[in-house]
Amino acid sequence: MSTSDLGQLESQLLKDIAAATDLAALDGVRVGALGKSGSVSGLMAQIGKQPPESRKAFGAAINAVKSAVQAALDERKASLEAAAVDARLASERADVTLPVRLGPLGEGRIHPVSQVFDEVAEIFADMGFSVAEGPDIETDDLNFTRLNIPPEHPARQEHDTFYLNHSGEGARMLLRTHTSPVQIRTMMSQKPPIRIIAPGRVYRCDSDQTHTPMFHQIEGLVIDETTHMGHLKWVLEEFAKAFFEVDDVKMRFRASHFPFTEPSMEVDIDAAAIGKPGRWLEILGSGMVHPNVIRNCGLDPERYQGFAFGMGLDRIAMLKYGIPDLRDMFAADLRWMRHYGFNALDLPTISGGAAG
Ligand code: 2NM
Repeated sequence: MSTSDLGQLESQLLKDIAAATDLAALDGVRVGALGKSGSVSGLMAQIGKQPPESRKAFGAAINAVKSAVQAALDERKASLEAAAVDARLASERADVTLPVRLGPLGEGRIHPVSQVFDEVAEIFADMGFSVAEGPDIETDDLNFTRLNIPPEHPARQEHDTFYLNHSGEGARMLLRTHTSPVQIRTMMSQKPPIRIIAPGRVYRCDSDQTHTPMFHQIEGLVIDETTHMGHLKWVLEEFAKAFFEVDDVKMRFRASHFPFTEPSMEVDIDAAAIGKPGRWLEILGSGMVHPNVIRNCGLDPERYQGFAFGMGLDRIAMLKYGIPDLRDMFAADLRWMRHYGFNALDLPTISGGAAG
């Protein structure tokens, strides 16, 4: 093989190396040239067959080709590898400034009752209240007797109580008709000052357009040594402003009667708070806790006094969010949930306004 043939082989191999567009193609060129039966390796085997006088020059020329090819292979390999890394970086680029993909969180909805509970809890937490809970199944004693509703009191009929089967032995069990037993349990087990709200399901045997046998209540209780009706008015006014997201709310306290409070007041707000001025809306019941209730819980009514209030969560959810029919709240209709439900990440906070 002449020197010019070698030169041709070298330039062909360098061209092939330059033309290789990926690492696999480049390795094909390498094997074809420098592999065991490659074109350059084949020439090496021929060194011994050369006449002695040209053997050295022939060997040197082949080695020069081999070195040039190897150097070109290394260089091309490095540049293809760098290009592969660049391509991967480009294709796997993550824009960390994009908004979070919600996935299932974006599909699901928070029920208006849950949303409104979270809003109310947030508002009262800001005023120093914590959340207390208790069982749905209660004793007659905690649901009625200790609340100053003795066995023959007419309120027991008004409450349309669901009683559980009674064997005659032990305490008579029922589904709680209000969350007040939670307040009773708290007063029986904690020393004042007490500041709690008690949310939860309650049950009354009543069913029509505006009543369901199960509904949700949220009640509140404050007990301390100097608590008075001014505190009650302030707390409820702050609550109404924060909940309805208005700077001012006109409120009306109407004398009422509950066995567990004295005096008792029903509280109305001017419907201007929900954009319908000129009407009063009843939103809750309240009063100063009856001394008998405080005594029934083992506290001294001469030392401790306080106020309590209760409202229907479902009712205030309907008022705030314009939900027309109470029964739809519990129908588990997904189209209704898509319309009236809330986004899971749209959390209510005080700093962002109660609705978040
Ligand atoms: C209401 C209205 C007025 C109330 C009273 C008590 C307790 F346990 F302290 F006596 N808890 N909740 C209360 C008072 C509830 O709901 C309309």
